[in-house]
Amino acid sequence: MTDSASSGAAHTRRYEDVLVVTIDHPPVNALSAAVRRDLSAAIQAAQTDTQVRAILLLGAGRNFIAGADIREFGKPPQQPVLPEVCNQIEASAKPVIAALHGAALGGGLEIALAAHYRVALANAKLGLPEVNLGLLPGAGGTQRAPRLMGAEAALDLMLSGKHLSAQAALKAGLVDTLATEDDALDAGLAYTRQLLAVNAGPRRTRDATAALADKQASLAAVEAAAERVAATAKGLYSPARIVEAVRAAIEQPFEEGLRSERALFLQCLDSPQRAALVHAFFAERETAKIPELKEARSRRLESVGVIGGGTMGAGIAVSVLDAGLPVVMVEQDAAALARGRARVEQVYDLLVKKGRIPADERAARLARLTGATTYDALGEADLIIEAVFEDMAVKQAVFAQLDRVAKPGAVLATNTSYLDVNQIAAATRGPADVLGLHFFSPANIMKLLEVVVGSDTAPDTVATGFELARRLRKIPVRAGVCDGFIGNRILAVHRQAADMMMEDGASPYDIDAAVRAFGYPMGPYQMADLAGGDIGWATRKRRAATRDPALRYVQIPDRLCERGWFGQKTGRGFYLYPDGARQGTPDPEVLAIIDEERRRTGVAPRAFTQDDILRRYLAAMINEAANVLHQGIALRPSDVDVVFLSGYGFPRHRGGPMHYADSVGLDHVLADIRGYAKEDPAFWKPSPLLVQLAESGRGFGSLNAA
Ligand code: 3H9
Repeated sequence: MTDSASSGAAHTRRYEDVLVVTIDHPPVNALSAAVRRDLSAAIQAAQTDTQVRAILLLGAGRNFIAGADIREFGKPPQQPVLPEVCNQIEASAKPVIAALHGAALGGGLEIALAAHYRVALANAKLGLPEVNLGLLPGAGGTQRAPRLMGAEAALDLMLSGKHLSAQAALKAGLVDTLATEDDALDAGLAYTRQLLAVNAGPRRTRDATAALADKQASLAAVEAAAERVAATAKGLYSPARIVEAVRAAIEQPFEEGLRSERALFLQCLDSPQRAALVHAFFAERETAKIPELKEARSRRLESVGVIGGGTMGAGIAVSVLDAGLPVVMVEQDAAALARGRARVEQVYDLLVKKGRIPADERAARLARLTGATTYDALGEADLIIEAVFEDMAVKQAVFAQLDRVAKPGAVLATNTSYLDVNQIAAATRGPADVLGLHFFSPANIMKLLEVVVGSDTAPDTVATGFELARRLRKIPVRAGVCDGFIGNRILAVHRQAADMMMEDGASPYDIDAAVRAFGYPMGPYQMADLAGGDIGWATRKRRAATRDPALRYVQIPDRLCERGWFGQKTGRGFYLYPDGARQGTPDPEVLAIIDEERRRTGVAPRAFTQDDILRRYLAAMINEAANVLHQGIALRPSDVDVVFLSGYGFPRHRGGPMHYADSVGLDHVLADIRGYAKEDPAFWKPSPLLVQLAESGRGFGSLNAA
């Protein structure tokens, strides 16, 4: 090592004849304008420095480079742009080596592909995940990756957005060698010295020909990808453009291919889908920024108790076991406990069958599960999650028992999806220890976890809920206490809007089709059939006594439930499921029941276009979300977006209901609601927050920034 120079976001240091350029821009070395400037200057200076024979690129901290700086998208571009920096690296007259560790993603991998040689550490993960942000790799990635790994593998990498391990990247031809060292500097210097020892010069990816030598096979891969995209990526903007960019890599000379890529990239960059997907990326990272975490840390969290071995309880147990924590499951009697354990085993059997986990891993996870039929077994648990029948008296009885057996400081959680967490906490002597942890079904798969904070919940109890989410790799969203918290409360309202449209003339099949056309995987009535109509029916009965008599109540769903038509599990609901079919077919008898209800209530059916349906459905959702925000049930609009994106199937490329509302314009949404209010002022009451924002020309996004 000789001299040392520092220039901010990327600093250089010479180790004899190797210039080490370290990108040092926490937290993830994203390629901000400052990084690009420093990097470009270092490469340029090295060209004329006679003491430098090779250039080694490294990332400081835990990653090589996580990609372009996502926060710069949508702002005026600053020079030098990333494609130019990549071209400059590739053009270097002295060999450039990239040593990859941690994330080498997006623009980070593109820098590495523009380098002449690549060494990866065992912990490196490589990928071109731009598609998840509505983009394509726009710094030469679509042209260079196919030249190294072939068109088919490159398309798979870019269309899936998946990460490759170092081993897989070596096999795919993306890196040249794997390091045995666990330090990027050591690994990079060792590899550079080997290269210099054999006088290895620049080796440019643009000139690599082997992987695309069979032009016909490469074009066939492009056609196959184009078909796949047309069939599966419906409504998405960037996947088809990724395919076109790879076609250009095959059909056009390198420089022209780069120009095609740039044009396609800029189209994606300008698209509303890019804005929505970037919003979703940051929104998911914002949810963990809550006031409680400023003042408190998680309590001890080494063991978990789960009360109830039903679908939810078993799913929660799997989720906790997957995270490496031991679980004690408590059920009423031995038979119920055996059923609960069998549910957990079934999940793991399926995972083994699908090859997702090896058999010994199944055994290891199940070995962490113990069962009991008395609450005393929960005495050592740090966190106990109740997942019993959704009934206040039942839940209160459980919490009274927990109050007796739980050790001091244990966190007591209810998995209720609607009930008042404060009332449940009142059954204990320590409401500070109680919170809601609302998992979504299937609990071991769904990413969302509503962390419900009661009026007496202690900050470290809340912090423990967030810590559990982190360990379970879930996305926690803080919610206040109200009927249904954030998600189910809003859902109840837009589902009511759908029911009213159904009585007024739209069929459930029309409504589902409109909601699917918007981008949801299924409509509200398919969803109801999947969840089981009895659950919503129980909630409606519970609410009957307190229902506002001024509000219209559509009885069609009750008519189906009275017949025992609870959806898929009973073979019929809004749809028919003959012979256990999972895909429902429209049911003429349901349409007849709807007609009958219209006659009974004196409604003359009218026509609804797909646009009418969507506008009402979304306006109801947005308006109630504004109420939820106004009342402080959700901390910020982007939290509501995350709830709907990760818990309710809201199409990610639309960014969530709040982001979508802003993109439509709140004045338009408010005008719609005021129009609907002329028919039904009791239901369509504009939220005060919506009025305030719309009338001051602001959007929900202005509250995120605050
Ligand atoms: C691209 O490269 C386009 C090019 O092809 C073409 C250009 C012309 N920029 O996730 P974490 C922040 S598109 C800015 O919690 P982890 C993040 O917001 C990009 N900021 O950590 C968070 O901030 P905060 C392609 C970024 O350890 C903090 O870093 N690349 C960026 O769980 C920590 O993040 C990608 O799509 C960024 N690129 O996971 C990769 N990345 O603390 C996106 C992160 O204020 N990133 N931040 O909340 C990731 O997948 C994960 O962040 C990563 C680390 C795996 C790297």
